[in-house]
This record gives sequence, structure tokens and C-alpha cells, in this order.
Amino acid sequence: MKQRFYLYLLLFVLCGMGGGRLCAQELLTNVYGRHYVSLNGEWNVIVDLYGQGRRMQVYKNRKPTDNKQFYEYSFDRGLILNVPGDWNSQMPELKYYEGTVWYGRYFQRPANVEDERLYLYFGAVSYRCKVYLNGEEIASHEGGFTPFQVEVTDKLAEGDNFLALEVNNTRTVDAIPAMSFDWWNYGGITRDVMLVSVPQVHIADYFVQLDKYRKDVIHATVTLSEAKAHQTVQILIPELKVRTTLETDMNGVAQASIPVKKLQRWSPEMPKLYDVSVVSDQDRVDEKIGFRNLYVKGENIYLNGHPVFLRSISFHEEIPQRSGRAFSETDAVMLLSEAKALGANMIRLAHYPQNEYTVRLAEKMGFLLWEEIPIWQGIDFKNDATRLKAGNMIAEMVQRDKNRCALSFWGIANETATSEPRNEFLKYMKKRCVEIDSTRLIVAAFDLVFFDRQTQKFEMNDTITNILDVVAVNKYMGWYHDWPVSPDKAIWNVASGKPLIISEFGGEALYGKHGEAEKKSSWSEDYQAQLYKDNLKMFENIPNLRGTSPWILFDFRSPFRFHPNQGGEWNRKGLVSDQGQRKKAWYIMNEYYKQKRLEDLSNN
Ligand code: GCB
Repeated sequence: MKQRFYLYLLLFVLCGMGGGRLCAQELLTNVYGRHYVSLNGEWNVIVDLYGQGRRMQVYKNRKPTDNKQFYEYSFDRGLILNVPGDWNSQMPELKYYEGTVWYGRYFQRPANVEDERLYLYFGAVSYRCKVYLNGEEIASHEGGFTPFQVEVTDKLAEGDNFLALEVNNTRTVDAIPAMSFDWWNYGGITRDVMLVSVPQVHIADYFVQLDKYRKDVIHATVTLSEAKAHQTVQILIPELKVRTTLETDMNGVAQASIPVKKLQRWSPEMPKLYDVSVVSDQDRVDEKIGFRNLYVKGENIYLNGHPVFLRSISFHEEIPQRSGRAFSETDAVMLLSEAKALGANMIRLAHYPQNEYTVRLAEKMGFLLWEEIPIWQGIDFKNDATRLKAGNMIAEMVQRDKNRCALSFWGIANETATSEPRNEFLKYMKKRCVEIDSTRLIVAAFDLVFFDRQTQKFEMNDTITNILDVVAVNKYMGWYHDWPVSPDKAIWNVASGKPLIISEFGGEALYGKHGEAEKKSSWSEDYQAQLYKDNLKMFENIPNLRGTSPWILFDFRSPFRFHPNQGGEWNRKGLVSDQGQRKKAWYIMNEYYKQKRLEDLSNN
């Protein structure tokens, strides 16, 4: 209940800041498990380079009704873009476009939904947008990687309705991420759009998971859309013979701890999922949920009671061959299959929440997940509005994925430097996570580890690590940093007492380029391979190392860097090229992960 109060409070504050404008509303849990009509497909668009569309009221989609009228802006017979999809990869003219694009389409009010409540749901719109229905502004949202919804029950006309979105991806100092970042700034309606229908009094939210430590108790919380007491709600897990009836309190919330026997826990080796149904008087939501225990004790991370080494890998939400943002199940298969082949048991979803197809498929395939919001360098930590926005983003991420047992880490920041405003900001991020879900491990990635000449060790001074369960370090030894001592002598004394993950390391190589293993600027696979060997050697000297995540699985597009000899704006740190070819370093990592897996299996 407390969570909902904070969420409403935040929505109130944010709406107030928007000059009383409308904001998106609290998210329904598991939209894919509801009745919905897809609004994906071809949308008409207007590229609004000079920002004239609002003044011209393009969202009204007016047509001349007499001989004297004309409208200079029109969706008719104009450009077409596919939704979902970024605009940059769909038209050569839009490759670098940063600005506003108007999207418009008609849709029909579905039949037989007179008694239902209807929500427009957007999986992600990059980066900010306003939603207009039949000429009226009904919502706005900021944040390119998290979903939002708006209720339209009383706003839909019979028959045709015109939906317009004003989408803008201009980088600004108060945004998240801010002015520069090392990936492509794709704009557009990049994920599914749905018209979701639910009963009048529906299951707004549920959270079902195994106890953090015990394998014989499942905790369930169900929240109805109305604050109604004494409503019955059922949790059904047929395979476990669970058929538990709960009763709501005066806030419409029902809770129970359900004893279970012979539960098969989810793990990367055996990613077992159960059919779970949440049933109320008027509503029913079905889905697959896995159950596992995950906690930290001392310097170890325990999965189902056994210490685990995280064989992680990162990728951006991008299909390099298509040079565009990933958005479908087919895309998820391609990204995750390569991670599986590498031998990974975890994905660090870089650097923002990725689409639900990826998250759900990863869970099914047996990957633990680290999910973060793009608090990536350069964030304006002193700006209260930025803090509130980031808090909103992190809440949307946690709200969307809290029922995924694969989700192990909420990442609250990447590469930030210590300061009082930064500390307050990150504490607030943690608070927003914990209000919704206090069970996941909280992590942040740091880059300010240095080699102390006196102690002859790698050290880090950042007290914010006290609020984290697990500390992560991005360290590019052999690439951005030269070796101060030989790799076998590079001893670490960082975050002792807690588990440490090397969340990034690596270097650039162009697939097929060989020779000069000593020279960084050779951009050769041989240099990259040697760098990997050296880093793996160093990892033996990190006593609390409990996971590694090389940067990165695939070469990715990034205007952050220009290499004429590398094919332009690419970050070539991939273990796999943009065309899907494995570089030498891939095989080194593959061997390392095979060995780490065997060690874990023999210890358990
Ligand atoms: C980092 C960032 C990552 C970059 C990477 C690089 O530390 O976290 O987003 O892409 O370095 O390649 O420099």
C-alpha cells in the first residue's frame, strides 16, 4: 500500500511540474496476459524538424470542410513508419535525426467491451512523448525504455478514433541518459502498442515469488483496481497443487504466504517455470512464473542455496546486421542464442531495460538478469526533476519485471563519480526499487578503481557501496588503462566483504584483422585476444570476484566514436562482429565460462 501511495505522490508531483499536464498512469501487471488489440503496424508520420506541429495542431488531423480551408500539415499520403521500430533505421534520411516525429493512425473501438475498462499501453517510446486521442492531449511520458499506459475507457468514440503521438528524442542535460552516451540515440515508437481491456474491477497488480531463503513458501500479493475489502482472490499453481484463496483488506490488497512441497526451483541449468493463475471475481490473469532463492552472504551470491559464479555478458537492444533497435521475439532469439553459445548464465541488459520479449525469453532459456536504467555518466545529479524522472523510470522497470524470477539485480547506476548529490540520487534510486521489491540484489557499476603505488593493489574509495548488495566494476585494463604491473601481479582490494563483479572489460578489434598483438591501434583480433588472456589472469587475484561480464557480445553502433578504419560509428569491442562472426576473444571467453561452469557444478 505504501508503494502505491508513493507512486501516486510522485505522479502528482511530476504532473504538477508539467504545468498540470496529464501523465501516464500506474502500470497494469503483465499486459501480455490480458485481452488486447495490437496497434502495431504501419503508422503515418510527419517529420517535424522545426517543431511546428503543435502550433499547427497536427494531432487533430483536420481536413478542409469548405473551399476556403487548407492545412499545411497532414498525415495523409505522407511518410509511413513501422511500429514497433526506431525511425533511424527505417529511412536513410532519419539515420541521425534527433527531433520530433508525429505518428498518427486510426483504430476502431473494439466490439463487446461496453463493460470493460480500456487502456492504451506503450511498451516504449524513445525518448519523450505526448499522446493525443481524437484531438485531445491525454498523456505524456519521458523515458525511452520503460512502458506507460493511459486509461481511455470514457474517451473512445464508437467506430474510428484518431491516435497521435508527438515523439521527440532530442538529447537534453536533464534527461536520462543525458547529452552523450555510447550507443545510438534511436527515436520512435520502439516497442508494442496495445489497447488493453480489463474488467471494471480487475487485478491491477500481483507479485508472486519464492521466499528469499526458503524453498517451501511462496509469497503472493494481489492488488485489485478498487480499494474494496472482503473480495476473494485465488492463486492457482496446478502443478504444485496450490489453490489458495485470499481476501482483500480495505485497500483492495490480498496477501498470503503459501506453503509448497516438492517445488522444482528455477536455475540456469534447469529453467523450470510453472503455470500460475491469479483469479478474482471478475478477472483472471495467467502466466508462467519460476521460483528460486537468491541472496548474498559475506562475499558469496547464493542461488538456491549454492554459491554461484556469474558468467555474464552484455548486449545493447540492437540488431547490428539490421543496424536498428531490437523489438521482437525473433530479435530476442538471435541475441540470446549467441549468449547461450558463449556459455553465459547471466545477461547484463546494457544499459537500460530491454523489451519484454528479451526478458521473458531469457528467463525461459535460463539466464539470470541484471537490469538497469540509463544513469550513464554525465547525469545532472543536482537536478530534482531529473531525480524524480529517474525514480519514475526505475519504478516502471521494477513494476514491469518483478515477477520474473530470472531478474536478480536492479542496477542503479553506471560509472558515476562520488559527490553528495550523486549519493542522495542513488539512495533515492534504491528507495524506489525497494518500495516495490525489497528482494532483489541492488548493484551499481563503478569505474574509479585505481592502482595504489604504496599498497601495490587496486583500490576504490566510494562510500556509496555501503548501500549495495553487490559491487560491480568496469575496468578496461590493457585498453583505457595500461598495466601498472604484470597481470599476474595485479592484486585487488576492492569492496572486500561483499561480492564483486567485473561488469565490463575488453578492447576493440575489427573482425578478420590479424597481427600486431602488442599494438592497441592495430585494432586486431590478436590484440583483443591477448587482452582477454591478461584480464583472465588478473581475475585470479580478485579474492571476492563472483562474476565477470565482458564488454560486449556484439559490435554496436555508436556516434560516440568515429573510426574511419573501423567502418565508421561503431564500438568494436564485441566478441562477435556486427555480421555475426566470432572473434578470437570469443573462444577464450567460451573456454573460461566452460571451466567456471564445471567448477560451479562440482562445488554444488
Ligand atoms: C564503459 C561504458 C560502456 C561503453 C564502454 C566503452 O565503461 O559503461 O557503455 O560502451 O565503456 O566501450 O568504452
